Amino acid sequence: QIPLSSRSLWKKFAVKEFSEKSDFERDFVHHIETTLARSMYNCDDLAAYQAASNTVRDKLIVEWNETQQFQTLKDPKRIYYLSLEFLMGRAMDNAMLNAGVKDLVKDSLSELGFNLEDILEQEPDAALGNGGLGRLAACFLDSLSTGKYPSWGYGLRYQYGIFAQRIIDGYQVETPDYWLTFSNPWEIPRHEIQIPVDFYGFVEEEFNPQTNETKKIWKGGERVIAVAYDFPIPGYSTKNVNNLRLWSAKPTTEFDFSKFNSGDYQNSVRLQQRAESITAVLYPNDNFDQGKELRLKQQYFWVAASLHDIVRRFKKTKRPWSEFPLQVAIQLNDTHPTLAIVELQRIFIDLEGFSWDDAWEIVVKTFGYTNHTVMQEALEKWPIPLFERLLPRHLEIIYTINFFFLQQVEKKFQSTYSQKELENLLSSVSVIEEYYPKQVRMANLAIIGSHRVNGVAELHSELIKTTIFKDFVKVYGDKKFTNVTNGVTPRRWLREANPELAELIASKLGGYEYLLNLNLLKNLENYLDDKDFKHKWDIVKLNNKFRLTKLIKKLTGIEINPTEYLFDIQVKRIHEYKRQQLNIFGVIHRYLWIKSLSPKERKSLVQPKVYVFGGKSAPGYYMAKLIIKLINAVGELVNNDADAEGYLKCIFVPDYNVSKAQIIIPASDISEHISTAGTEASGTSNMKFVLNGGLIIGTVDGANVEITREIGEDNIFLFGNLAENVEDIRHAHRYAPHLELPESLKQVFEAIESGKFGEGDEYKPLLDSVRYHKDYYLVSDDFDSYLQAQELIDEAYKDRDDWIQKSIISVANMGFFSSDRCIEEYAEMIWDVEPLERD
Ligand code: OAK
Repeated sequence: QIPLSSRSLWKKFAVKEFSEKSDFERDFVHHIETTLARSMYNCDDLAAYQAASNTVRDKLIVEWNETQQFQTLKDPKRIYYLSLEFLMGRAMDNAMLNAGVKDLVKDSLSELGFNLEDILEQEPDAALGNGGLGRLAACFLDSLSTGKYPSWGYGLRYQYGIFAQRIIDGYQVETPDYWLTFSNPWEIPRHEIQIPVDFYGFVEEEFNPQTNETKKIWKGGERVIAVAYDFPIPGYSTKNVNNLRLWSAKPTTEFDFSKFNSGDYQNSVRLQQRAESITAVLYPNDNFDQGKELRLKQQYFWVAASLHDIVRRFKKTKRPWSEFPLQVAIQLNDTHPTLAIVELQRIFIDLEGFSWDDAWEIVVKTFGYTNHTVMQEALEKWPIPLFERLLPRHLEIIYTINFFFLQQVEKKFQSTYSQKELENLLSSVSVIEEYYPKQVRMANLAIIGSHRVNGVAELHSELIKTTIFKDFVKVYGDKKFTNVTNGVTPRRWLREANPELAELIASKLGGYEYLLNLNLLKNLENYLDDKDFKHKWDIVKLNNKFRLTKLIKKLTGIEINPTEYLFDIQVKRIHEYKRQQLNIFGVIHRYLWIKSLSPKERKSLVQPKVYVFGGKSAPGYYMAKLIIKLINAVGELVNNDADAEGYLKCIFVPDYNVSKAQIIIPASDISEHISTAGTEASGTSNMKFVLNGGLIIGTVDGANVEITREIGEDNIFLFGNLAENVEDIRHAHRYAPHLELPESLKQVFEAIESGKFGEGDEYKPLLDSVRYHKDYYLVSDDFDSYLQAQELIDEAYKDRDDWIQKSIISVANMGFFSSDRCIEEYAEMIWDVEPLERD
């Protein structure tokens, strides 16, 4: 505590945020000369980026401090968003836009001899996520800050984010993404916040003769320290700045002297290095559970540190424990943080001396769980032997949770179910899967330990109730299960990614208010007959296509004249269920068709198209890697074929990431969201593309359904089988003697096998998965319907005026898909929290 007599001095010298160019310029030069120890004679774009970002950061920190102080004083209920992934992308542009200082910084930098756009390119992406789930977490943080919700994100500070993808001879090659090479101005190391986290060891029973009770005590065998790094999260057009706290693993400073004395110094050091490996690298799997010990360690490390922090903050308020769920809402971003449920129960029981029931009541009220996939292979399960070794006390607690839960189920159903039915129900909802080896089912635990479970789009939320979690609906009824359809932040995905469109919209809607209330976009429908507006709309798209072709030229060397082509884009993780194979088979089909035409016919019949692909495959996902190789091989042939020149291009953009998405998405005429119906939980890039004036071709899956409802069926190209029929079709495939392919697909397969795209045999597994291995993803069933939809697109694009009309109507009706709306829904239905306005 600073003595009262000193405080006026503190106030006098309190940091002043820059608000004028001259302030920015002064602070910039200051950072160049002191923070970076450089000078005007020694200042490249990288140094300028660092100085500029430090200057913007300083402004953020002032508001961040004040927000945190204010929240501590008011002590409102807080939301804690636990996510193992935060796919943030770049921070600088976002920070400037949110604080409303971009123009000022741009002008200042120009006066100082730099170009803002070049400087922004210096920033590495914070790529601490795989795809949809991680990017959603990032959008939510933006909306939480913008909506002034007192909230913290908790995650891990991986030293290596998602790998950088290189394409060598058409193949994906992974290279490490060491994003912390230069000091990172957007994080504040909190070296003073050090939380010990234990692993392994054993459980002891301690008898208390006074109470006549025995108590369990976990004696951990290996200790690691969690150090906090804080990332300020600015809101748009508000002084509210929330916090994202990421944990980094460090060894304890306590040295193992027994090893040291026995001369085993090297081993002693090795043990310390082992600690740091916990937060070394993000697991690069999307929608897939690999089940590695280190991953479980990551999960517990993160959850233990975060809960310690949350509980400590609560205890400081001296409120009674019964108020815990009134002050704390914890949201589990998929099952990765499910151990938090067990850890909180452990804290209450073992450390705070609660009764089981009192503790459990608080725990369940505190947690909410969001499910992000129905893919079987993504559902997390941990082998009991591993669990028992790593977290022996937690396993005991899980058994007890399960015991009481199953008892409750038995009681509820024993009078109405037969013995067999009851057994089936119990084994299906049990946290423990009784096969060899026995496993802990994390989703079951997450459901039992949360008061609300939500899916991420209407169709998905219905599906989980009738498939993977149907037996839980029997137990709990369906009130516990709800839906919050995903959304995206319009600040990053419209204003930042597409400044020209954002400005054009602002010019009609009287400013940028719509970025805070996206439903205002609806007013764009007043301009459907405004020729000048529609012309400008068209020009913006063209400019964005130019911007993308520049990027393509830089990354692949391929030159494209955007005025000639319709841009058809599919960018997302490469996965069989997302069906990039369907897309590339379609491209091949088109190529064969073009080849079959005379030059004259081509001219009159063919709509010129560029197909753009981008996305990473998990390093161990053979089939996905083969799809990448095929796309590149098709590009190699098509892009160099004179017959196809001016009609067809096929591009694979390497190393798709958030900052590239910001350039790619605004350039689409059409984007592809073509997962097998029932497999894509929501999708969020579909929303980004439409918000940027692109139309979409898609299956009746995930959020495509709600997008269609909002923008109208006339403005979307839907095709393919419906989710409700998928199981029957699969069943038919399974029992058919052989699968009959449509003629169109046969042609494509023949072309591939003939060696047009390199060694035909190479793609055998891809073709076989369709024709001999039961075509699980229904490529053959949907192919013709897909081709028809593509034809409709070609037809529709000819009437450019109508196309622009569709594009405007679509954008006008995207208000629902703002992540601000999602956060309001979570706040009301799940968290019971209110915004806190800073005075
Ligand atoms: C990743 C790992 C495990 C489980 C799910 C995921 C994941 O990324 N799921 C994706 O989440 C997005 C956000 O909710 C959805 O839009 C995607 O459809 C879904 O695949």
